[in-house]
Amino acid sequence: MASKMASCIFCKIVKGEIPCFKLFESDKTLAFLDIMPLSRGHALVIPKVHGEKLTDIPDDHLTEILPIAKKLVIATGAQEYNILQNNGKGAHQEVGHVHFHMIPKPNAQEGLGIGWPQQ
Ligand code: IU
Repeated sequence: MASKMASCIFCKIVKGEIPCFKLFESDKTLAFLDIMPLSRGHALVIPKVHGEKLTDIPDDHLTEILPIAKKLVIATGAQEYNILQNNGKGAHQEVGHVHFHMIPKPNAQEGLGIGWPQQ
């Protein structure tokens, strides 16, 4: 586990070793803009603790995630959006640190107004 954490790109983002556009941070959770957004506003919400799959993360590190994703949706003003979380290569997981995507639909872009950062 220690070696996986050392090479984990999202652990480096959590530690501030790699920059990100931060949207929210608490002691357990970080939210930031996706570096290759599928639509404007595409954000990731992650537990700070390292775990590859949802089942690797203790419950008390998951409880904030959906409320934060909900706040981000509200901040974008998007009426249509996806919240998704991939587990395993066959399920399209590219980064081996649990993350939840919040993806406003492209036809909801007019909702991304004042206060939402440019990507
Ligand atoms: P996936 O669910 O593991 O397929 O999604 C990984 C996401 O992480 C993907 O949308 C990438 O654009 C995003 N990402 C990022 O935001 N910053 C990074 O440094 C890396 C990937 I590597």
